[in-house]
Amino acid sequence: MKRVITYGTFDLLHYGHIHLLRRAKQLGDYLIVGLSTDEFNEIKGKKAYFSYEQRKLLLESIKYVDQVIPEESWEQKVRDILSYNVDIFVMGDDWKDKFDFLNNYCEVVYLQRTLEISTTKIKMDIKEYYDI
Ligand code: C2G
Repeated sequence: MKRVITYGTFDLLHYGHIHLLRRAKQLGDYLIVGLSTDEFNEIKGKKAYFSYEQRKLLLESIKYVDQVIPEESWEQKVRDILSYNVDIFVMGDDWKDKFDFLNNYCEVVYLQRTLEISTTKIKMDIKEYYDI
């Protein structure tokens, strides 16, 4: 039973997120998502459109996702990896090298981001399309 974990805000859920979650799940048998809380997003300098509860509902509806836990700090990853017996830590490669220190606790895998889509692009395109 290989357990995989990944983290993120997953705001305005889109196919880039789904590709990431599908590939992360394919690396093991059980996928945990550390979902950034609204408070942690403030620390990250992000303001999500959907609240934590709304983003959690969306993620829990995805067949690749087995469990959603709150991500409240940068420091919790080691504790999560140990307490959830995680074998593989996965992030999109925009984070390449940033989490290599976790190699002491589990396998670290960076997956290629899905190009041409992002929450920021969605917001910009909608603004332009509706001329708002
Ligand atoms: N992602 C992707 N392709 C995209 C957009 C996002 O593969 N077009 C991936 C990101 O690389 C990340 C995950 O989807 O692995 C979630 O993306 P974000 O919500 O933007 O994550 P971020 O805000 O970078 O939070 O502690 C880690 C942070 O919480 C990561």
